[in-house]
Amino acid sequence: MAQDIRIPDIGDIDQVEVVEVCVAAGDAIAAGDPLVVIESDKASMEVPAEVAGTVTAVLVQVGDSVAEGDPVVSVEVAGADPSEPALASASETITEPASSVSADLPAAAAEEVSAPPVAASAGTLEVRVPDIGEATDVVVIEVAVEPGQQVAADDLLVVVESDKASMEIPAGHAGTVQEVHIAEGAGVLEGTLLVTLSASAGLPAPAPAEPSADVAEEPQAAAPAATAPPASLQAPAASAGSKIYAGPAVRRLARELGVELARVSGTGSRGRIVKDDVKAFVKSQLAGGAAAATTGIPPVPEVDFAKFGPIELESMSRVRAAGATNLHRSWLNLPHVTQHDEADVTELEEFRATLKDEAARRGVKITPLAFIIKACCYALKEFPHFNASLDAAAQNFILKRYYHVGFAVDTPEGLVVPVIKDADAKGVWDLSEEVAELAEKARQQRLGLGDMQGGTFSVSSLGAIGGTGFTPIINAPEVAILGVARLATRPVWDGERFVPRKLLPLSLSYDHRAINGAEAGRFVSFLSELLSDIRRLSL
Ligand code: CAO
Repeated sequence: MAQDIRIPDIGDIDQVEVVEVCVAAGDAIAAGDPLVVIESDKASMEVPAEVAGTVTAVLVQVGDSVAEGDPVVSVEVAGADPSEPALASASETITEPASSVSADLPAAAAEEVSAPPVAASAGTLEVRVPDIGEATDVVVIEVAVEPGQQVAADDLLVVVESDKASMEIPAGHAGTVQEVHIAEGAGVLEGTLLVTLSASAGLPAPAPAEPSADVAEEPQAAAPAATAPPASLQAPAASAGSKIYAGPAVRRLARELGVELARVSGTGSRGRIVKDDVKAFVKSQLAGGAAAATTGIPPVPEVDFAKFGPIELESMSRVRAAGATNLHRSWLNLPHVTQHDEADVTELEEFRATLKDEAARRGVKITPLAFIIKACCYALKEFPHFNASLDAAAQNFILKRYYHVGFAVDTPEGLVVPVIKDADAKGVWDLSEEVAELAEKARQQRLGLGDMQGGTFSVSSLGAIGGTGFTPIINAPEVAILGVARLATRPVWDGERFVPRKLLPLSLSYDHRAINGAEAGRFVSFLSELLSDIRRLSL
């Protein structure tokens, strides 16, 4: 039998916002499971399932404005007997929330109420648990201050939580914390003394027999603090600093997992921390811990950048994230060394210029890259250790008798490395065509797995972009990669005078386990000579 679960009694508040949807269609739920979290400017509250069953539809989304009685989730009730009369009409299905923000004070606690903070003695203020409605089993889940700490009127002192709602209790008045009377985990009641402050200025009047009268007599300076709301329930500003913006379920999850919420970045509306943020944080910590465990590298500490200025969270594309993992793995596993050199490509560039018309006729763009790939194939044949991988124990070379050259392509989604198969067997025209085709495919995200597999050596060309040299990261399990920066015309001494020459910067990163420095120097010199005298490319 289907049943709609609706927004329950939310006291005097007309409209609240849905800030978290905890279920999706198809989810099996138990009675009491949170379905959505709603929030006003004063309170956040979970709307629980009153029945067990399966969610058939979620009728609201994050950001929706809802009122008491609005349906939020449709549920197919588990084990419902179809012969039973319908459980309840829609409005009758509203359950009382475990805590109602408008509920009256329990009579026994009424005399102890002392919010906003009241003067206990000259210069001293007592901050107590304010009106917590009908909530029972309220515990302190966070103590945000310690003795000696200076606080402003709206600084958070303590967060208390019932099983369904959480409440932040601010100082209410600027001052210095004298004493903290409760610890995290302590059960509290309305009126429980939390913190004693020594007020810095504009102290409210001593403890009132008739609070409203005393407030009225306050000097002007104290009025804002004295009339400020006693507590802000999950104030929605994702403000920097000590305020943590998260609902009870999220706080509970964080406590269960031992996560300090202050270290978690919220991705929910207005920076609210949702359950997925806590889970993502745990995953990142585990990944960091695993890396630290295997490499002994201490993880980079997480910083709450919001403390220093506005921030924005942007998720990484799948391609970029995968690339980041590969680069990191390679950097950590392979001892990298980079050998720099310059090739005099003056004649190559002159020759390339003569091909412009033919290139236009063929509809192909001919850039230095095709010549570089061609030259690399020659060098790889001359120096087989560069066209190899190491076996797992790094005791043997796996020499490859095929020459598949990958080249890095910069795409909006991230870096990808398509591979030109049997590049050694291809001429400069074919290589140019294939570079253009694969680069286009990469930018349109149409590369298949096969297009990116089997590489034996890679080239990363930043020549069109700029730079005089860089340190490319080896595309493991390959053992070397050639970085190419921007060619420039420079004066070169020919023995008698300076002559203008076009010089192409080459940066070869190699795995120092597989290749020693002398070999790398010879490889790059060989490559440089080939590019300087392209007639040798036809030999
Ligand atoms: N010096 C000076 N100019 C160069 C050059 C160099 N080394 N290499 C290329 N150029 C010129 C080209 O000749 C072309 O100019 P013309 O049209 O006047 O001939 C212009 O720069 C643009 O070239 P291109 O980028 O279209 O073509 P390409 O063959 O040089 O490169 C590709 C293709 C796919 C490699 C490139 O577009 C690209 O994505 N590069 C970025 C690679 C990258 O991000 N590497 C870093 C990875 S991290 O290690």
